[in-house]
Amino acid sequence: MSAYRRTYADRAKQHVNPAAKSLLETIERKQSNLCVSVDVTSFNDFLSIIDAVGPYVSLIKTHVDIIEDFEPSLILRLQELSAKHDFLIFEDRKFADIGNTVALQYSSGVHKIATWSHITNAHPVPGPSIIRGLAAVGLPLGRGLLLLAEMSTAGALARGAYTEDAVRMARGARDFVIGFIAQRRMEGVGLAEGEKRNEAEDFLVLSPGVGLDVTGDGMGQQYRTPEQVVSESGCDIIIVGRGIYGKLGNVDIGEVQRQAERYRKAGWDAYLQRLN
Ligand code: S5P
Repeated sequence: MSAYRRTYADRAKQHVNPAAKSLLETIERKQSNLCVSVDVTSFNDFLSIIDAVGPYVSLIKTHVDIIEDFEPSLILRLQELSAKHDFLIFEDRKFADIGNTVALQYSSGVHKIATWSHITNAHPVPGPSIIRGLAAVGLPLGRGLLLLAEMSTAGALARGAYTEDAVRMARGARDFVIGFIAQRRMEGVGLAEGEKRNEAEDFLVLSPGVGLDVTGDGMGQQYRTPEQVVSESGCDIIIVGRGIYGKLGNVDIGEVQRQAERYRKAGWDAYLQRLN
């Protein structure tokens, strides 16, 4: 059966990659297909937003390289919050280099992403060697990779044949590639004429560009509602950033929590609507 009509709990049983399995189980347990993207530059704002939205999310997405006052203790605090609130961590690193270089960027440097991030992502532009490079580091640690098959921005080049090739690349590495950053479900994409879909394949689709109140940000971002993303386009997880914490200045934690619950409910209702 198409993943589109299956529950997260049912799909969790099918997955062998630990990050994918755990993410699907967490979504079901918390009744949340919401991933909050915490794109803030201060250590304190980062942790206080995560502590506030933690109860409402299954996944927290980070850009750890934008934190101005980064120090390794931030990762320990993030891991404590992940245990306290029961969510997984996704460092949105968007790797895009040759296998050897991405393996070093993933394992080493200041951030040592592979040691703490359950999920990361990569642009498929270098070809399958980028997956091999990242898998050499991430697979032994039980990590999962998402390929950017599409983007949410106006004029994005990731479309058509590029998207189809990205899906074919993922099919060649299903032990490590657990899904896509995309704008729609990818089940039938990249199949040759007459080629049947492998029933064992179940890629997760995580979709950014989600907003309930605005349609853009004046810098190319394009927003759709959770209903459009999950129910109409068949994506599995909504990624929301500024829709939840607004423009930064003084972070109003009560308001951040209200927005997180609002998006959680909208994402979950859209999923229930899709099942029926
Ligand atoms: O196509 C994409 C892929 C990603 S990962 N479009 C995106 O916006 N993203 C990320 O999602 C982006 O880097 C940012 O961290 C988040 C969207 O943030 P928002 O504030 O616009 O919701």
